[in-house]
Amino acid sequence: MTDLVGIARAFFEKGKGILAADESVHTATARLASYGVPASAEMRRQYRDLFLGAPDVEHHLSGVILFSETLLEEGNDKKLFPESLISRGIMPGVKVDLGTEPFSASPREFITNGLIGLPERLLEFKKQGAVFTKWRSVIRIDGDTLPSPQALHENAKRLASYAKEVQTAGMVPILEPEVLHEGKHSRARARAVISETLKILFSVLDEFSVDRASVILKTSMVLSGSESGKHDSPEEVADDTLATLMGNVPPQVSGIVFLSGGQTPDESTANLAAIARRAKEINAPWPLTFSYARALQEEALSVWKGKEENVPAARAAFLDRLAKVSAATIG
Ligand code: 5MM
Repeated sequence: MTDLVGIARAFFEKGKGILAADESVHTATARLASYGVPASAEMRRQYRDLFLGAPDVEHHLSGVILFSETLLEEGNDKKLFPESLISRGIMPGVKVDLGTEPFSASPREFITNGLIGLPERLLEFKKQGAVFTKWRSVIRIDGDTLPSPQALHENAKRLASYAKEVQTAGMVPILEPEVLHEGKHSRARARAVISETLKILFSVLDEFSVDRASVILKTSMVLSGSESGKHDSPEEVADDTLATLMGNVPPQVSGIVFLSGGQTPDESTANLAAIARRAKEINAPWPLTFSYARALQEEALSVWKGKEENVPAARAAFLDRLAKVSAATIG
């Protein structure tokens, strides 16, 4: 039987974390367009190769979350991406949700799809080399009105159902209930919403008999809304984030990874370092690390601009940020 707890724990080797490279076609197209790169399947493959083919990433990465099409593609080294990652000791995983749509009971909120046919897709992904998976829910804050309890419960049920299927298929599930940074809310409001989201999630996971010891939680940090006009200090972020996690995440969970959520690369690095320091001070029961997409990619993409001659400089920018984020996990 697969040692899921062992796999889950292996993501948290000292100084290592996860690169989220699982942008769907829609998101990847928009991301590339914002850097002036035209959209095509080949440009998306080159975009993946920019990061996955960078030398020495194995010093800082324990895993990479891929989009399904990347599992079947080759890097410039002519190796399938999952095979190339595994040969460098990096675990390949895959995003298995099929994205969000407006929630019928509350149309200004989102619900994540992808449970239909999931067991069959998981078998395929496993054959293609994935050892772990990810599912993302999106929780929107709007004043005191959103999120609605219905959206929190429905998203939690789908995350739990996903996690159960993934464990049954012999893979590790990452659960990402992303509470959006976008909005005018205060940090106190973000803390209350993330607490409620996690409380509901872990209670529903128990109802679905999900094994807590082989799940990884991917969470937002507790931050004031991006349009609140307030800039939190790393210490404020760390205190509120740890207090929220300590109050709502069972100690058996194998580990917690953070998304960057639209913070700048420097903010996401400084906040992670403060969180790691605080976790050490209070002897937090789970290991913590990063699972960033935008904060790890942004600087490299602005150098690359889709041009082959810029690849070495873009990879150097990526490695520089990766080394900083990796050092931040040590506190
Ligand atoms: C990379 O973006 C991931 C997939 O997004 P779409 O479904 O919109 O294509 C996303 O799940 C990502 O893993 C997390 O949101 C974390 O990314 P950031 O940029 O917040 O670190």
